[in-house]
Amino acid sequence: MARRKIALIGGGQIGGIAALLIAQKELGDVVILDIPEKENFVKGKALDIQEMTPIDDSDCNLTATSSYDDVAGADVTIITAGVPRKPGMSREDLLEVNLKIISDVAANLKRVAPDAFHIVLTNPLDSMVYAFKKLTGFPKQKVVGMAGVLDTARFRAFVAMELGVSVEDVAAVVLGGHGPTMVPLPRLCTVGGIPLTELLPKERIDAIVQRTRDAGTEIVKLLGNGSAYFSPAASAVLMAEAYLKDKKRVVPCAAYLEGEYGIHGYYIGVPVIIGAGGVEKVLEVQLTDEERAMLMNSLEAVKKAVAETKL
Ligand code: A3D
Repeated sequence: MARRKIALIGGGQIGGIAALLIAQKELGDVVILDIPEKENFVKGKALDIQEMTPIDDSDCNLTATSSYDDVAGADVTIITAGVPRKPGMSREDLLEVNLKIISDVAANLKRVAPDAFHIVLTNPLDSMVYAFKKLTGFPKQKVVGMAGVLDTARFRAFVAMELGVSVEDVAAVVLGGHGPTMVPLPRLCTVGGIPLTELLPKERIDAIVQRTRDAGTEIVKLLGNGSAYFSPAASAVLMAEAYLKDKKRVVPCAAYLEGEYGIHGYYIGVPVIIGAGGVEKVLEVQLTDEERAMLMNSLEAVKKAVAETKL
């Protein structure tokens, strides 16, 4: 079988790490697309990783471009084109500038990659993935937002750090929009099959929930210029791999809801199955009244950002 083709739309911090991870996992050939002013910069990144492949024993061709014609025939796109946060900024502060960029990306991908599985990361995530879907008209199964995989990984990492256990044994779900209103669900978190609520007192769990909500901002403050990129790149690559290998992974993602959780016509974080069909199914979890209220509060924040897109 010919190698699959993965297009990274935006070759900045996340795009570069995603290229590295895709090469190491031999998921397919990589094309990095960026704006003309950055073409040489992304060509340099692609070549650097290409020259690493013999060390890793991985067969993968990496190229970089500013022409969408080179993206034609992509199986997957990972869209990070846009501007990241600086200290003191909310994700919503990026809406105006990133909406223009997403509109440009959508118009081009509609032309060259109508059949790909599109994974959007550009912030503010829930409204940018909404805009991408509206502007392209692509089916909801083929347009998904990456947020929940990362938010869940952060929650799992903090639980593992707190208990001194393997991250492998911590399973968790985080729902809602990608921002301070997200809804980690400690009730459903298990550690080697044991409910987290039996292992930690409520105040420690509450502290982990809060740190998860603030995790992106914590990193923005520490980095001083830009936002997290290793963990977001790994999260997007996990989703790409689930699609390319038809793994049927169960992960939270920003999915387009048409009645699930009582939500109509918005993208928001919910558990889904990702396989060869893209977002094959949204899994509905019975929520407590309190959890449901938090999800609806998060939806209000998403709706506000979506309204600003005027789409
Ligand atoms: P950065 O390193 O600035 O890379 C963005 C790249 O996009 C740059 O190389 C730009 O030149 C490029 N770009 C700008 N406009 C265009 C365009 N029209 N077409 C193609 N490429 C373009 O940022 P980053 O990689 O750190 O972050 C990228 C985005 O992801 C930002 O919007 C972040 O806020 C977002 N992000 C999301 C998460 C989530 O969990 C959802 C996490 C971290 C970052």
